[in-house]
Amino acid sequence: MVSLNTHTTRKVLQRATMTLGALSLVLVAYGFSRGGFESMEGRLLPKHQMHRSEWVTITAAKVLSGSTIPAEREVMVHIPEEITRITRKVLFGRKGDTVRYWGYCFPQNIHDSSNNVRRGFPGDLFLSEAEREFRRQELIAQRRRTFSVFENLTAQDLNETRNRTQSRIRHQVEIFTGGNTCFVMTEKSIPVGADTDGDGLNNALERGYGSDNKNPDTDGDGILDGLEVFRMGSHPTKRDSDGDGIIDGIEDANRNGRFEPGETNPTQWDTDRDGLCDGLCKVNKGQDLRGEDKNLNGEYEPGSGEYNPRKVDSDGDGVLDEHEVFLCVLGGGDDC
Ligand SMILES: [Ca+2]
Ligand SMILES: [Ca+2]
Ligand SMILES: [Ca+2]
Ligand SMILES: [Ca+2]
Repeated sequence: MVSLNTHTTRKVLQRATMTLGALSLVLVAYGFSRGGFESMEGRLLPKHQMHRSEWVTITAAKVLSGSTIPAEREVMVHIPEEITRITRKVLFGRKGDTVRYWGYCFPQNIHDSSNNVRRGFPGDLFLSEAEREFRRQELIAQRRRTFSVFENLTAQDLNETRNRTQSRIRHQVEIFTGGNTCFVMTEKSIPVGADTDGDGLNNALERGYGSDNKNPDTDGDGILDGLEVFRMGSHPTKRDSDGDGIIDGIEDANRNGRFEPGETNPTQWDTDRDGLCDGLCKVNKGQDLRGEDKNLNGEYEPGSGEYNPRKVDSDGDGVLDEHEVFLCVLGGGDDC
């Protein structure tokens, strides 16, 4: 992180931002004049919407605090100088698997982009996973059509067609760096933001989930915010996501955000589905506490009145745990 303490630093950054803004406009005009930009745009935007809407600019400050890229608009995103390195996936909130978006980043040195300028793009391209898949399917369909119309097409002809198409839309940018300006076009709105605490959840999403963007483990349960949201599906601000009394980071013992053999599931209060809750839960309208791992430490301690939350018949005597509890209650036991 660069500290912005001095007045001078701020002035310099302001000037840099203004210069970049002006440069973006020049580059965009350049992109239009080359024509390639328009044909790319046409692949995603419906005809009637092309050039109808005004450009949207997402400033570096907005990216820092977290913002949203609106759907089907021509959007400029300024990557803040404070970001030394951020992956495309984190920057755009990991929406690329389901949302088609694409764009390109203007190089800080315009001469570096000569290859792409020749192809009609003033920068390095990036395409979401969904967009790449869409284009792959389009290409397959296109090749099928080509086969049926020109049956005498040679394999070489086909390869040339394919290479031409692919070289135009090749995905190039996976890492974004501060100071870059990028054009983005998306079919659905997506979150965009820096990841200040490096937990994999960008600042726009942190705000959405109500988590702390300066604390990688907001609820202090041992599992990083990003892992809770994207991998485990648990709640980044709840230590005990499923309410079974055992905190998430004890259920997911190795804290890798995955429910694995030997662990209990942080998002399922009854992991072995025997009707008894993993830890301790209120039953009988809150009058009694029942469950399996009664001291909530993630371990099954035989002989201590506990049951194994990973097994329906903890002691293997043929009587299921839930029935043992039922018999215990019938017999008037006070710790069932
Ligand atoms: Ca974060
Ligand atoms: Ca956590
Ligand atoms: Ca739990
Ligand atoms: Ca159970």
